[in-house]
Amino acid sequence: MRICCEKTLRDILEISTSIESVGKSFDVIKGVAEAIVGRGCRYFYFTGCGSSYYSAMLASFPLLVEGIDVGVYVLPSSEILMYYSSRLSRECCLVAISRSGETAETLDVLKIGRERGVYSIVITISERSRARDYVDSYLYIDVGAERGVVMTKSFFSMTLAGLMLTRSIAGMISGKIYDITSQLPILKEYVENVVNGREKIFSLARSYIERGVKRFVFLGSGPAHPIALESSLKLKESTYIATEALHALEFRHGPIATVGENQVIVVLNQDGKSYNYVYKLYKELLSMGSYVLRLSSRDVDENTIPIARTDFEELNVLSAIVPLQLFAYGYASAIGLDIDNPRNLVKVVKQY
Ligand code: F1P
Repeated sequence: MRICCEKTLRDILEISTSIESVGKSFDVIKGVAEAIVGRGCRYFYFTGCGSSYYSAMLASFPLLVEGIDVGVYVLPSSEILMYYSSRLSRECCLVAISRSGETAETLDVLKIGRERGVYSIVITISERSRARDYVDSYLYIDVGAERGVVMTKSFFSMTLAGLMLTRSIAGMISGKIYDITSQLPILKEYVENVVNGREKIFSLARSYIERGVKRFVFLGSGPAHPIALESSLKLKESTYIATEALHALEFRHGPIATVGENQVIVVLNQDGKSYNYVYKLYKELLSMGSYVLRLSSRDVDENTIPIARTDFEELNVLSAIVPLQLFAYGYASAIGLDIDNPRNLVKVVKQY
């Protein structure tokens, strides 16, 4: 049998051990948070490209929702370069996420940030990269190299590190205690269970292929929106089929016209402020006869893949990316594509 997709699957299988590695970096992460708070940044810019942009989006969530009196902006590195670099100043803290630390747009944002006096951090799994020359803090997360081209273990690890950073910052500024490290064993146990039960997810992917489904819509609210974007991208870049991601309740404002097409609507329905609103939408979509795949830790039914249940909504939605990465892998493998070498994709974009 062809050994297909060995690299990407091995990366996903290492996510549970990477959680421990990130946890061991907590003191370093806390030290970076102290430096940032000591700097007194009034504006935070979170940035990255592709999956790393979505990682930055989720990492910024705690600063957006915990009532911290700072401006928070999340933008792809290319957009900052083309439209917003004049806003960078000594009052700004620039948090870049980059697996390679070599992506052209992200490096150029860091260079401009340095010239304009920002306080900059990069979160990366690469021990050495050119980003090191342009940042005040180089937050290296030692989870081992990522073998595949599409981001899986790196997305999970860098996002988790980013959340530990922003939860620390939010706690230091607000005086509240956010003990995110105490929740890591729950996250690890969940990921291990999902990975051990991956055949069920592969079988689900095959069932959709047998029904001829080649359209997927991913819906998520709050911290689930970046995960909807990332899982949509993962499936798209691994299988080349049509996928899109929306804020959950936005689906009613136009895209609901697609109900009736041969598609699957993936609903991220984590416990939190959006739960009841999204659950109501889920039930409506079922009543309209849609194929719906739900990810949640509550009201688990035959259409639901369980997700982790921790004290932090953002960790719960981060856990959902693991079954969805396995789903993308399973779908790609079942249609004979090599997720280890996706068409037209490069591991590092070196020009723009
Ligand atoms: C960013 C990125 C990846 C994508 C592909 C191309 O890389 O867009 O998200 O999977 O590898 O590059 P990086 O800045 O995180 O290294």
